[in-house]
Amino acid sequence: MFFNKETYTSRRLELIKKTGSGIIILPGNGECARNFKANTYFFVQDSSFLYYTGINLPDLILVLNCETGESILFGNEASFDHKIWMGHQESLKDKAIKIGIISVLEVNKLFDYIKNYSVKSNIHYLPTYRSSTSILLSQLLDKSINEINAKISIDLINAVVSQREIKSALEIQELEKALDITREIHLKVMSITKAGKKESNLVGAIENTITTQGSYTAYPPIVTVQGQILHNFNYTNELKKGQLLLGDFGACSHSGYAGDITRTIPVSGKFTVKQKEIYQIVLDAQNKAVELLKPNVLFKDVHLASCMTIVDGLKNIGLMKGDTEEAVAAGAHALFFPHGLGHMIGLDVHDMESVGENYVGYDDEVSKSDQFGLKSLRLGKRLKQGFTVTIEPGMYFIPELINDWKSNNKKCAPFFNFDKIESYLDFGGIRIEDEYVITEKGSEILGKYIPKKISEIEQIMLD
Ligand SMILES: [Mn+2]
Repeated sequence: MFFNKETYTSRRLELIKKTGSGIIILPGNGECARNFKANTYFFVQDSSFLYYTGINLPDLILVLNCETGESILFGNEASFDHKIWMGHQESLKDKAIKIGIISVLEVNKLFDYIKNYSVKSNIHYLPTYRSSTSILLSQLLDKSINEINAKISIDLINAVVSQREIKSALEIQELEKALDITREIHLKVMSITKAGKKESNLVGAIENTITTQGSYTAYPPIVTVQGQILHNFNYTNELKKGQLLLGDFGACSHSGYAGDITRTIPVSGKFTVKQKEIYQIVLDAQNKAVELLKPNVLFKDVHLASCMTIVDGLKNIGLMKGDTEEAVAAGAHALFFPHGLGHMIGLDVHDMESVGENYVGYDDEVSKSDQFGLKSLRLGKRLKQGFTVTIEPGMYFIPELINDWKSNNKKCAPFFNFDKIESYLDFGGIRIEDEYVITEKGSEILGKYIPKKISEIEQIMLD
């Protein structure tokens, strides 16, 4: 547990109140086998379970009874054998007391507990993302996996999202702890990047620094000289002078809050003129977005404003033409900026994405567009004080996409100067990402500043 008893108790009581009636089942995660049962992947707890309990151990299930107001933790105490192999551990009962739960029952008692509950239609659970959880719910509720998937509780999803999307001061502190480590690894990469190294050398330095701090990565790092490949988890390239290195990586705080920062730096330590021009447009798009952040603004509008900055910038250097607003309305900017401006961040790097993007980033007022580019925007709804979000515009030259649009996208064709664009086919990609909290009147950057201006990056790399 990471916060005090009162924090977890009041979170659970609020969830009970918001859900209203019935029984809530929140299964934690189990260990996940790599290639045989005893050889497991690094354990990551389900983040909703973690939010309401703070217990980072496998094979536990939290049940909240909305009728009685009771919280029950189902889990088995460590066996004698387990203690021999794993060493002495605090009992589950003692752990539970620290988070305000006095009822701890063995897992097999959960089956009786559910069987004895008469109103089966009023059992709430979240969408699952691991087959082991689906199987547990299927057995528990005596329903097929398909039925389990069809009967997820929208009331519970909405209740959980409404709590977790507003970050408390304590949570902001945790996000900033994650950013302290994340800042350190970005500064490290800036200081050791040079031609002749491999991407894997940098990933090694990142992992080393994070592990030394007793932490772990929030997601697989993207460290690549091929930034135009959006999710490139391949670290085999050698860094060459003249290339850009895109680094999108972050560490978790010890309590599990994620850090997510992206920087793009020149391998040689100095940007070329062409790189500076594109870089500055991306930075302008980020600044534009940050200027607009405040409660009640639609994040979709913030996204579109940053898209306009990108189109204006590209018009200035002759890659695009025509009316900026019309270009963005047609989705033309997505040739260079095919992803969304940002997402919520918290215990998950894409916070709460496991309950479904449409319940987290959208609502009755704003639904997701199916236009290329906008369909990848994870957050569109109105911002509230206490939201924590990433702002991560990017610009990429993806040869396959450019070639495809040149012959197939008649609607957007009038906005492009393809002759000029084709001289950028080997450019790669740039993304700049920081995290912000929405405050009463605007926003504040989370964590200590990580250099991102052209002159600042060049200065660090030359030192
Ligand atoms: Mn991100």
